[in-house]
Amino acid sequence: MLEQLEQLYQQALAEIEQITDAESLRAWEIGYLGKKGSITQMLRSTGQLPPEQRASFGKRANQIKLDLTAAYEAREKLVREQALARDLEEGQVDVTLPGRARPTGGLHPSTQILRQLYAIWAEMGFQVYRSRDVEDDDTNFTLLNIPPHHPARDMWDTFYTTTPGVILRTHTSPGQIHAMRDLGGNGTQPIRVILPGMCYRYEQVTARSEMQFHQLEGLAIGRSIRMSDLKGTITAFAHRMYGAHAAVRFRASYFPFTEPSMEVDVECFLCGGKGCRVCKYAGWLEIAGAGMVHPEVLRNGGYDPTVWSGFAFGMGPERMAMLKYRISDIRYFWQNDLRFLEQF
Ligand code: FA5
Repeated sequence: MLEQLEQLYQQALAEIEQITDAESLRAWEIGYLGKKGSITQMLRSTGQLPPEQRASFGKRANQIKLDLTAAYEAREKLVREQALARDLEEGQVDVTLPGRARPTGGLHPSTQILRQLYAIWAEMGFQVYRSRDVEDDDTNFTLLNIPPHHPARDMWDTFYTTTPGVILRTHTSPGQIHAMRDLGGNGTQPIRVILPGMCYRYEQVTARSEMQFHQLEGLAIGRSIRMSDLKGTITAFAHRMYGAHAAVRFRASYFPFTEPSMEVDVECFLCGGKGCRVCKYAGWLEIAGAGMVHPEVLRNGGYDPTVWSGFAFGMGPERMAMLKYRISDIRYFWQNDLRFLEQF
């Protein structure tokens, strides 16, 4: 029996040497060391031996069992390591390959230019005041000194709704009335705000004019605001926006809600004033309409025009973005063509 045991032992050692996978290893363990395994069986049959052989046989059999258990554990470790190495090899990541690009969204050019404007005006002490897109005729026109049938209404082609007197705002200027009434404390408080928002005009759509576009209105009300404050503020803005040496010029113009009124030009930053296609060889680009708030408008906002005065301006962010990024046609802005939008 001892001979048989030694043979089994050698056989078990030889077999385990060949094993390279966990499944065969498990089968090996069950076959030799399991409850019904051959070594276990041998140990159990020690009792059948003549008494004088039992002790030495039992000792040897136990030793063999320990040896085989150790061989099993060593092999198990090896098999596990080999499996891991194989897994790593198969699922290996080549870090030198280019990654898969993730599509990311971007900010619309109008949003970008608006944010730039907010930052500049914030630096100069102007807070954002949001006004409504859907207006009443009174606030969009009459309270801005444009009574019904006034010929100046022709300056703004209007989208009317089916509700009489309710329109889409044609400019951000009605926000002046809301801001004065809302923030003015019945004509007792100074105001310094910008009013950004979408405007709508029933206009012929061309390369320069859309039916919907943003405006950024500015309004400052105080006890002794003068034309020089308007000019200084606009010039400071232009220097921040277009560079410290950008020249600014003011041209007389007409808006019913400002007196005097003017248009603001900045020296063409593409040609430095020499004249190019973009500035139509004038050397100047128009950036805003502006003026001193009309006494009638101050009154409609709750202020006494003999004590209070103010200035206002209105600029067109899309036109500014067109100049900045040299966009040739305003219609690109709302067409949602990714080939256009992805450029910003
Ligand atoms: C106005 O709408 C006045 N409310 C501006 C103003 C405010 C004057 C406060 C005085 C005091 P105007 O119609 O010029 O003015 O428009 C102002 C700006 O809006 C223009 O310079 C232009 O940049 C932009 N704009 C006007 N119409 C369009 C359009 N159809 N498409 C794109 N931008 C436009």
